[in-house]
Amino acid sequence: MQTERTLVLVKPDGVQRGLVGEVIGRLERRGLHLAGLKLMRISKDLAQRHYAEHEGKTFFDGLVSFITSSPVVAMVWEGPGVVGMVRTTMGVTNPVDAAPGTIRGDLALSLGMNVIHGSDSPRRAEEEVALFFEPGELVFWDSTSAAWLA
Ligand code: DAT
Ligand code: MG
Repeated sequence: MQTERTLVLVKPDGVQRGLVGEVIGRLERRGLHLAGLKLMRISKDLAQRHYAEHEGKTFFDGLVSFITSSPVVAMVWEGPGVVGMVRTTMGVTNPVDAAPGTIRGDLALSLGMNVIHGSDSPRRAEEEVALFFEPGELVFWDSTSAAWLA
């Protein structure tokens, strides 16, 4: 399977609840590789572009205001099939329905405050990584040896 990259955000609720290490640890233990990481405050403009697919929906304004309300941790994770693997590790959107063992199923109860974002398709992942990171902020792993490339 081809190596992919995906954008993951620990949302404001996750950062404020001290769940950054928990989320990173789960993805690391899964065997995925961290290719970029930063703590940042999302601007309104970036939030609107990131969530453009939801523009016009009733919850759009609340979503933008929540994601810009306090810092998030933005990450890029890399690995074969990483986009789908992060989605299944996250659990479904509404934590009430998310399976135990998933991040949302174990750590959240609220539909809005559901701890984590992960890109939902390889195409969207490429776009979202480019929205949040400059190419120079990302590193490349050697997929055969699980070590940093020199
Ligand atoms: P996901 O985050 O699982 O990709 P999504 O892209 O459909 O889900 O929605 C983005 C976020 O918006 C989601 O994490 C929580 C919020 N959201 C989705 N549907 C909602 C709804 N019906 N009411 C309130 N917030 C909602
Ligand atoms: Mg989504």
